[in-house]
Amino acid sequence: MAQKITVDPITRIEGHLRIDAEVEGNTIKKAWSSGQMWRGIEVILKGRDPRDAWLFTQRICGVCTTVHAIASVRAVENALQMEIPLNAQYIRNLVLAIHALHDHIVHFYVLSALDWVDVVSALKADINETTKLAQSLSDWPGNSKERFKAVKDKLKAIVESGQLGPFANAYWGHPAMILPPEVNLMAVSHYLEALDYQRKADSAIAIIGGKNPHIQNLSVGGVTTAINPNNEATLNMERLYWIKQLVSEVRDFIQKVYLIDVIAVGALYKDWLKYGSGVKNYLAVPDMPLDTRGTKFDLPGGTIFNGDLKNARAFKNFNDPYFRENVQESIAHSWYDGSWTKSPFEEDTIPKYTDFKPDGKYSWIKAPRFKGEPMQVGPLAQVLIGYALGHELTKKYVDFALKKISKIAGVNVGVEALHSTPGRHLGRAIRAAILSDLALKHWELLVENIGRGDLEIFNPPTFPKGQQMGFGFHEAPRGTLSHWIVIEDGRIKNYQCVVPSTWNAGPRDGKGKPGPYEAALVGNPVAIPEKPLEVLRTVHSFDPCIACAVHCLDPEGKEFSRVKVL
Ligand code: NFE
Ligand code: MG
Repeated sequence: MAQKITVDPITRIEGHLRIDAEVEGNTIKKAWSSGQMWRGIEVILKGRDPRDAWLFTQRICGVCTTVHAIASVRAVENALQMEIPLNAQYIRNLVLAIHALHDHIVHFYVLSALDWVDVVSALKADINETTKLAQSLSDWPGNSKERFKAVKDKLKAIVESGQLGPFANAYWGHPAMILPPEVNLMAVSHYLEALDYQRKADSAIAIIGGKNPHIQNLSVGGVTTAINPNNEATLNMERLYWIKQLVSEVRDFIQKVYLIDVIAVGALYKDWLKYGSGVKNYLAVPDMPLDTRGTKFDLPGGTIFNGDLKNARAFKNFNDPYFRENVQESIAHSWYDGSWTKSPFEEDTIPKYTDFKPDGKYSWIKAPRFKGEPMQVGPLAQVLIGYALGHELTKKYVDFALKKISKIAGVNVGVEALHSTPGRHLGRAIRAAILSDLALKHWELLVENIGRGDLEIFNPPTFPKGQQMGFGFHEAPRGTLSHWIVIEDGRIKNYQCVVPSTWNAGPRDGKGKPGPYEAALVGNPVAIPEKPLEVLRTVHSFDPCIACAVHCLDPEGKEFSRVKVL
């Protein structure tokens, strides 16, 4: 007999997400993803000055703080067909790359590792064995006997005190947890180190952006980061080298610890490589522009349909009609007035709540579609598209990861294994490795350009009478983000954000096609319906952000997770 599980809210994410699953014979047969709160930033923007929009939209989220700022200025610049000085592109690129490094580290260790790593089991680890294992995987200096012993002692003290702190709520001892104690101890040690390295990335953003979270250095037309190598108050050589130092340390952590941990966990959980693929249409946009108009990029973007890597298609520039003409959103199952599917330029956002109706409306999140199809977005999408399009850095790290996984797992793991729940973690770690190299590359590009005597950072926008429409995209940590603006006589007439977590966490569309979370849960095992660890594994692998998805705010912030099994 089918059982219905409701997990509300899902924890270790941003925002309020409810997941319902129908389970039969310990397997998920159907699932529903529901965003539970709404704020309406898109509505607040109407009538305002387009130059202010980035400051409002950036407040959509406290996690991906930079991304709505960048997408917003790009949307206005696209509407006005503006060119951006090279320094401004490089500075934005540095910010977005370093922000993603921080975000990916936090996601793996803080928001999802404990779905796979049993912290309590680490207490049983043999220190010598842990050291041997960790050193066989990586030459990271933190993989020392002294450190592992210190971490084990610390963990023991935490557990004995009865105050588990960040480790208080998880399914310790769950039968789906299968890592040996030594791997668990190594992962706990890296979890604690990750806290330091994400902070280093954040510090670098604060130096460039003036403040973090929520950078202050953007402007429609460029950046406000004044550059003068000989001035103490501006971006000068001292600050640039400080940033380089921080980013280099973060790169080492990502390449020697994070990527390796994800490979090891993926290999040891190789049975999971068959779960969680769901929607195998992928969407990513190119980013890290190398020129003033956004026609050449260091990060690849495009589409893949039905997992067919051979026919991947690239987006060519910031103005590509292949993107502009194919994005739509459906509200057939969302709590808004109507049941249309429309281009973001034509949408409205009129809330109409009906309670949770599994066959009717059941979420505040809209359902974005590309050419009418649901698309999975996120690091995995970008990595698969880059791989399919022959992007060299992507190929280098994908091949490295698959080779190492195959060696540890003792079976041949190919690229098709990435269509899975662990594959999303691998995609994210691979993307982080790529971005850590690219951050340093764009640092060099910036310093070289300044060295040529170019100190330009801003081209002033002018707003003609009449109507202009524009879209700006950005490949954010959770995937493809786009902002869509209609300007009339210098004011915002319509503004829509189509956000990564909207693509992934959205509900069914008018044709009844489930969104990526819903599709990825189908077929997942559930060993104990009262403790649905497996649901968390697959949902967390997408890195949900519901504030982004429905541009919402949680006024209570304190409810504990509730699992209902009916
Ligand atoms: Ni709030 Fe964000 C956006 C999403 S990107 S986290 O846009 O989804 O990582
Ligand atoms: Mg929206």
